[in-house]
Amino acid sequence: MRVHQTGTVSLVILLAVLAAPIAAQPPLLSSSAPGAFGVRYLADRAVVTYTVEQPAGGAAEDFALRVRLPEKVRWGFLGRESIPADQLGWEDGLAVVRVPYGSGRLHLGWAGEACLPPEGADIPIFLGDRRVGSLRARFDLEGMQASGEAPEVGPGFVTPRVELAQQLDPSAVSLTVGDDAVRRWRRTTGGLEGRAAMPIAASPRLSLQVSAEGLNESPIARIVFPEVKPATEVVRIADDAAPEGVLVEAEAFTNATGTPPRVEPGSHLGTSGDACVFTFIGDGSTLGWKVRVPESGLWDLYLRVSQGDVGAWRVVEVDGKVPEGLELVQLPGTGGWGHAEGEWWIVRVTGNEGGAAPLQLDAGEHTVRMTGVLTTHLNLDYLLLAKHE
Ligand SMILES: [Ca+2]
Repeated sequence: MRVHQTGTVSLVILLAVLAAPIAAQPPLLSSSAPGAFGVRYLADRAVVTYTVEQPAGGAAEDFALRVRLPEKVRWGFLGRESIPADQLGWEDGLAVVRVPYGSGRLHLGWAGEACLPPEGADIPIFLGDRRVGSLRARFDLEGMQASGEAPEVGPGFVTPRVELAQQLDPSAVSLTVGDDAVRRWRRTTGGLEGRAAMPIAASPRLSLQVSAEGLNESPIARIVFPEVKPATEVVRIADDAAPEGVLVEAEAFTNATGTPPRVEPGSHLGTSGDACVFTFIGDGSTLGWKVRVPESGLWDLYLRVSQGDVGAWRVVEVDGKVPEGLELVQLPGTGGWGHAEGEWWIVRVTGNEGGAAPLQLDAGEHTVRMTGVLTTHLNLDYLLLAKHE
């Protein structure tokens, strides 16, 4: 058998992890026919790709590939077909195998069991103990990627979990829910749990990535949203029923981070102070206000909002802390963005029956901060703090 040296074959070395000095060794790959090749080494195998055209007039249907391995070849696959042991040669540290002309992918293993990544898998999604959907997973030699939607889940506040089908380093697992990725996990019995609850939209998009070599099945048994704490709903108050209180114009914010909100006097219809904040976006952007209450006691937060979509969600902080129930406040769609009559609504955020408790505030200055989540816009005219009745 004639073996071409590297000078006559196009060798593409993607990755070589062999420790021995290259100079003292035969080439990583040689072929009895010229063509294009790639060889890549993982912990248990070399993966060879080739494209070799059959010589014009040549009678042979296959040719020989020689691939350097750190130990004797023990198993092989051509495409998804297992190569019988008697067709795997071993000469001078090289696996020798005859393969058909054309394009192919060869796995040559020296350790572990013969295995290929699966062609695909379904990863169930559970809401509590009820299966609501699944992600379709694809595999490659570095791991698994799965994506899809989590129907019936959210909106609300949730700490996602993944149940493991095999041992995994938690840092190998990344789950993106909507726009937020969970990469830091707490180990639980049989799985991993996000370290903090996160706001999620209705039926959020999920994307799961696992970095692990040599997978032969999904290492994730299921994705579980154990309990979704619903967003706290607000109560609309008739315009003429708004209470007296301490009014802070939204446009008088004292602190802003993220996407800058817009304020243009006269931009919208019938606003207090002839201005409002608009394009306050739910991308993690924040707005903060200072508010001074004249006396200690229970106060309720009201907002005047317009929202031309299905609604908007905000996290509300008071004096740097998120009061119980304000982790995710759901503000309603008001039928428009505040350019027409009836599109501005006054809503009560705290002190509603079954909702967030009134705020216990001492006399003096406080800060209120809102963080936009779930990529929704909100227009805000003012905040109002009124004594809880
Ligand atoms: Ca205003």
